[in-house]
Amino acid sequence: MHSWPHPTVPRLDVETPEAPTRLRVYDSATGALVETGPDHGTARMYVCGITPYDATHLGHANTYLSFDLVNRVWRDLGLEVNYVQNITDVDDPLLERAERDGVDWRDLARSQTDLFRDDMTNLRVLPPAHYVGATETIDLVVNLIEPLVAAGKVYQLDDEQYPDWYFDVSSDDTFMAVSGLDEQAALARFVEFGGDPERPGKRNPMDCLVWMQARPGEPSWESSLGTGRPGWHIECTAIALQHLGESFDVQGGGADLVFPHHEICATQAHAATGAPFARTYLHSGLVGLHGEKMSKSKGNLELVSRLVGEQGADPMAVRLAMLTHHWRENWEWTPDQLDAATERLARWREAAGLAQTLDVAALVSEVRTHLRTDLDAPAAIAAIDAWAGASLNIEGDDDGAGQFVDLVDALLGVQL
Ligand code: 5CA
Ligand code: ZN
Repeated sequence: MHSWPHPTVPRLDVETPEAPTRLRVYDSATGALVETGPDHGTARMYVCGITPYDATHLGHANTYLSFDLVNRVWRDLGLEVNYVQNITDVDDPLLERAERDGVDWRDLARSQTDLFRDDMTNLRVLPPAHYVGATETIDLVVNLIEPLVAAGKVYQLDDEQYPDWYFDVSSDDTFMAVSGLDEQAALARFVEFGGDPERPGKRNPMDCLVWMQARPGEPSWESSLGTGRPGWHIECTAIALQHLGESFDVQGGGADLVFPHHEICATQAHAATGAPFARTYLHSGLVGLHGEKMSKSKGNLELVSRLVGEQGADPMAVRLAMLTHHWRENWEWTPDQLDAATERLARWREAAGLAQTLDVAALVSEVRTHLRTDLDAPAAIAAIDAWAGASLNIEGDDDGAGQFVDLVDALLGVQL
């Protein structure tokens, strides 16, 4: 699939020897701050994409913004970034919504993916190099499953009507290494995310579906496993391995995906390759509205497109409002956050418009340090506030303004 336009990213020509030389972030699997990305060359990142059955809400946008910070910090460190994102463009919720609304599931997926691209473009989120739909990867998935069948790690259910294929989680000793959940908590989440622990014939309750035989009226593809469609987790495993290879740097998504999705993606990949799937697992905080996690299924949404479209908000203010929350924080959206961000943006623009401003090198160093230390955007914003406030009062060096604009654009993605 095509992704969306690449905004320009200014290169910051400022030496900051005091700033850390690597990005360190909180990794869910080890529960510690760890260095992520190579010291030179290409960093590799996979972030789980949308299921396009409804409009992008601020929760989704916030997740992609978190990983946009990773992308920008790596680039500022001089790395190339191979960024891959999927689209779950065939899945139960999408098919159910299409059926409910009497539209073709492909048209629904296409229209919602288009809206998502517009939101990402407006928010100046750097696009993935590979933006891959599940419907484009059927062969890839089958090719990944076949050797797992031969190795006895994927088995076919003895079910007359629907002999589906399952991955045996006991066949890989890394199962549970990402989430570290105890069995009871894991089972509850497995069920919450559509798992079927009690289906007769399964070897283990948390074995997951990798290939589902065609159900009446549902889309399906012919394959050596029968005519059907892939399960959700194996799609991300297959796409990531195809475009990034083994042991890539970051597997990312919202905190709702730690278990079962990222756990199972990782264990399936390890079972297939014998190598770790990703080196670090990053999970951004969940955004709520009216006391609950924002979700398409509950309908408690605020949309980027509504704020920018109907309400006429500056997309840079929407971006800045989200960045005032630390990437791992769970938070609630309230309209006053947009007002505060709009005011802040105006102050920054005023400071950028001054011919005489303070030297910016110390600020670059501070912002780099904050972002390279667990992507601390709120601390970076506070440092920029202080600098902008001071430059509105003091006369300084002529070059500062342009460098200030480039800094805020390159590292925070906010265009002044
Ligand atoms: N297609 C799958 C991933 S393969 C999926 O989870 N799609 S989604 O549309 O439900 O979510 C897309 C991304 O947004 C995921 O990374 C998910 O973790 C994240 N996300 C969903 N809801 C929220 C929320 N309320 N706050 C923050 N992030 C969220
Ligand atoms: Zn995924």
